[in-house]
Amino acid sequence: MTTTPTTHDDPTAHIDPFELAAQAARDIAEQTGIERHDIALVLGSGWGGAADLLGETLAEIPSHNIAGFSKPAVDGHVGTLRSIRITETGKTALVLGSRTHLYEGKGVRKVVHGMRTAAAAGCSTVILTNGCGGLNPDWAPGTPVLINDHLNLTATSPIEGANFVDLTDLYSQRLRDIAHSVDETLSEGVYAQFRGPHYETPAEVKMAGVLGADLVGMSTTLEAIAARQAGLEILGISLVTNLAAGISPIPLSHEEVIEAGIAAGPRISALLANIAKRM
Ligand code: 8IG
Repeated sequence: MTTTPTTHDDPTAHIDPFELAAQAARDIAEQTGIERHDIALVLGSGWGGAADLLGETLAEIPSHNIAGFSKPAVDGHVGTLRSIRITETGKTALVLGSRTHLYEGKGVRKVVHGMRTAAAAGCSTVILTNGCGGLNPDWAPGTPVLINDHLNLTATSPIEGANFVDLTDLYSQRLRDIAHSVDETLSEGVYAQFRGPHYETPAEVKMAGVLGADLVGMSTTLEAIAARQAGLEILGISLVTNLAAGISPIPLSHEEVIEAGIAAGPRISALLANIAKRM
């Protein structure tokens, strides 16, 4: 029988999340041999190829040996952390290979542990990518879209206690300008995070549109909030892999979503690498 892990099974659950992130950063420094990193990248559905285009891989380590990162849920699916020297700038990129989603039920601390670890490892910038559904019918599957703001529809927050963090310009205008300098045709939109793991109903997509969303997905906003609290400057880019439910008359198929990611992979990976090289 398989069971879903919960926060109750987490041996680190009693540790202060920032202390755990500091330990993780020490583990990364020790296991990669790289003392500090500059830019963190989270590569979501479709974006995995970008890492190979950034520069020389200095180290690649399994993430389950780093404090607070969970064992992979699926057998044969090992999450890794990769340290890369960006050829053009000499900056070091920390590629966080396996995202924890809220729908896994491991708790919000696990979802944002990578952000706190990146900050503790010295990063000043994070690039958050994802695959998502699009509300704009002009955005064909395979279209990358810059996130310019978000709606957190998860009814939770990564921030604990009375810390009233400002989220104005959460998705940095400065970094969006850099992205536009690479591709002036990039569209921007508001990303709404649902808890998932089911896709939305057409009525929920319509609601999200009324609220101001252009993109719907299951990640990114909680990470962005935690990244802001940790002092990171944030760039968010979505890959529209499917039209959101009800926007097109065709029902969503997970296989088609994966296919769109694979097809767009080389193009968006090059885009992302070229953006990171200008940071
Ligand atoms: I890929 O249409 C992908 N992820 N919530 N809705 C939500 N998440 C997604 C979707 C989508 N497509």
